Amino acid sequence: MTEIPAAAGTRRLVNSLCGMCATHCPIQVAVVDGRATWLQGNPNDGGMGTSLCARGGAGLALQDDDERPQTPLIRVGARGAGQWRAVGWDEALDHVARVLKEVVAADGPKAIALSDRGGDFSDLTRAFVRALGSPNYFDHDVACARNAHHACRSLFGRGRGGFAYDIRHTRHMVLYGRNITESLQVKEARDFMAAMAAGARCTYVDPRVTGTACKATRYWQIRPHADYALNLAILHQVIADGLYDRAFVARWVEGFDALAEFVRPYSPDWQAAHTGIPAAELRAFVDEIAADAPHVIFHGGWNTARHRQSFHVSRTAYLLNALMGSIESPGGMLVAKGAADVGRAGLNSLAAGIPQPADPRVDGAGTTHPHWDPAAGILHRLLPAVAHGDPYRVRAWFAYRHDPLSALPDPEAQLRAMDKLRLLVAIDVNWSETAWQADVVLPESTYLERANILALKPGPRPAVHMRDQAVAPRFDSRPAWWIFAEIARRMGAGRHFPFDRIEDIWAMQLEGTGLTIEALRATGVVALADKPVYFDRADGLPFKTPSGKVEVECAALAAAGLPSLAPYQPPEPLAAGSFRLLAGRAPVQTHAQTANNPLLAELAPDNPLWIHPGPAAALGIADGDPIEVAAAGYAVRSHARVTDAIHPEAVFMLHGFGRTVPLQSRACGRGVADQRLQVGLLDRFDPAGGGIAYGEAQVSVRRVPQ
Ligand SMILES: Nc1nc2c(c(=O)[nH]1)N[C@H]1C(S)=C(S)[C@@H](COP(=O)(O)OP(=O)(O)OC[C@H]3O[C@@H](n4cnc5c(=O)[nH]c(N)nc54)[C@H](O)[C@@H]3O)O[C@H]1N2
Ligand SMILES: Nc1nc2c(c(=O)[nH]1)N[C@H]1C(S)=C(S)[C@@H](COP(=O)(O)OP(=O)(O)OC[C@H]3O[C@@H](n4cnc5c(=O)[nH]c(N)nc54)[C@H](O)[C@@H]3O)O[C@H]1N2
Ligand code: SF4
Ligand SMILES: [Mo]
Repeated sequence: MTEIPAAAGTRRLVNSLCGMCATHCPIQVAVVDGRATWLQGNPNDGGMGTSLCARGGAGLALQDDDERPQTPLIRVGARGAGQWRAVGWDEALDHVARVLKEVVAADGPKAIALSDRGGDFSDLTRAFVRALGSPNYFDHDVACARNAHHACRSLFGRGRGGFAYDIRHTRHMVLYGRNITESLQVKEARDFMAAMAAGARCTYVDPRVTGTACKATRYWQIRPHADYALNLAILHQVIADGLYDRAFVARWVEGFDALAEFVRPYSPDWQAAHTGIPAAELRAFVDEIAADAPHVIFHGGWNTARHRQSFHVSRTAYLLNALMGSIESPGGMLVAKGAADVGRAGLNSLAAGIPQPADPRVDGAGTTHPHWDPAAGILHRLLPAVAHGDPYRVRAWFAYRHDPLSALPDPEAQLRAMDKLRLLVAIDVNWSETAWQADVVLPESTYLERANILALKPGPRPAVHMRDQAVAPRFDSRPAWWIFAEIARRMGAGRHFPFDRIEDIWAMQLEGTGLTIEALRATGVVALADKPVYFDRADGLPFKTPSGKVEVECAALAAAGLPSLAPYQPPEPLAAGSFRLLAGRAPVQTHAQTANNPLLAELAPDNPLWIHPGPAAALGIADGDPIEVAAAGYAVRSHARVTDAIHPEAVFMLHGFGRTVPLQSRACGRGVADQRLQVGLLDRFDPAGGGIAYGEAQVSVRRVPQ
């Protein structure tokens, strides 16, 4: 890409953060005559260079896109009929506040919920929900990595954000469907490539051959959802051969003997029947990784996978890091440091100053479900509350930077529940599927048109990141901080948001930190330590479990009646003629949110169904043939991509397609939405991890006439 040529004006570079995915890479925006003309990585951050991924590069196309909501809208027709009244901000926000007050009068403030994309700026949304007096803040993560988060927390007392993988310096990384080069974060992908160039090994485990599989030194085409069997056998072999880090285990692992006893039956020969991985290959792998320890990573995963035992896939991966002594070793799994860990004052929090609401969370996280982290909740448990008042009624739902109808399974079932709401508000930069069904749509300014609250990114070298406004909004949109503050004011909670400008919020966040707005503006990113900080592995590892050690047996799980060491359960048998439906990300799309981006829609216009040549031949399906994919009463047309890059028991499609919003002319009706094929799975979840088991969808496939 080349920069849009500037006319005569002055070019300035604004340091900011990318908004094309939730990674929020540091960027620089060239602005000429008030117009953004060029985007690049912010080299001040180290490790990023000036690189962006394709999605980051397509930010200007989002900015220039007219097919996004341009003013606040109030629904006037039936839900989803696309009849709106364009209104000014005062009218929209007055309307929202009026209905919220009715909801609060009838059912109390706990009847308000908000779901968002979590992450760097969630202090704002947490503060908003708390200021209204509700405990029901949720992030999106039940459909992403909640199982991994809870697995990590159950062992170390800190969630997955409490660690960072030192990929750049690793000698061997084991990736279970972690498609680092395509489902990517720029810095991590660069670190991966650098490590591989420096001779690192990568064992990549996935029923599908991905770009990362092609870069790996070993690829195992595992049977779908069999990773727990693989990990149990790796643990077995590591312990049987005495290849674990004895000093680390003696100092830091509580319950090692129980673990050794538990994995005894799970031999390499046993796992072969479940995973399809030959026992001899597993043994060779174990010798290799033990030789590379402690500079090794077993990735706790994301898509690892979304089924009812995936908590234990992640838990055993994290346990393997402990056994290899990779925790806080260079090239291993490092503790992510916050400001206090490096002797600095952290950002002041908006939410922390607001009293905790007295009501319990609607999902029972932290109460009836003591092993679920109450900080971000279990979003799919909101649906029974909305639909049937179970355990109490929720009547108002804010979907901010979150599209539940794309991100949770079975949108039809969700819509049936949403229909019971008094108020569904979507705050988005695009026409999300949820915005189209909402009562009120509030357009947020895009990331180039607004500033956000400051973010502290923990890591070996924690840093404060600033998203600054580069250009003026093109339409009648507003930044989130303003929208939430204005609603809070109308609800009588304005004292918690005494801000008129983003600089007021930044000044509050920075007070006492020794950092200044000017210093952040100058570079975009300010690290809180000169170099990466390592804790003392002999005595200084900050596990937050009751014993201060890695706990094989987790008390919170026991309190919930769940085993810490669960026997292997093979996945549900495949119904005759069915396949397991796997889904994943396109390298040039972000979930469902960029499907209508003019540049990216051109690069990834469609999502054919990957199917193995064996079953395809049996079904009379040739490459490119029109097909029907069906699940539990729902059927949709697609076309086949016949390839042995997918396991014969599975089919695969990219997520994010099959959009239904008519105003998205480039995306509407193109491809297939995997979430629509996940019929009935909204209620199926891993009881330990809380994550939705939508990976368990089974579909049938048949050839149809052209
Ligand atoms: N380009 C791009 N990059 C992104 C994103 C994006 O939207 N677009 N999103 C970001 C986000 S939020 C996330 S969570 C990450 C996701 O990052 P990843 O989890 O690495 O990526 P996915 O594409 O979801 O899935 C990767 C693989 O999981 C495999 N898989 C499915 N079931 C199983 C199983 O049972 N076992 C194993 N071993 N593998 C299985 C699938 O075949 C697929 O190839 O990507 C991030 N990066
Ligand atoms: N069936 C199925 N379900 C899935 C997945 C799958 O592969 N298959 N993947 C899962 C994964 S890993 C994840 S992380 C989730 C992601 O699901 P979500 O969190 O819902 O997805 P995102 O694409 O991150 O964006 C959500 C919404 O935020 C909007 N948005 C983007 N930028 C901004 C902004 O600056 N301001 C505002 N206000 N809105 C913005 C987008 O337009 C979009 O509508 O989905 C999960 N659900
Ligand atoms: S990974 Fe790509 S889209 Fe995501 S923040 Fe970085 S540059 Fe932007
Ligand atoms: Mo995700």
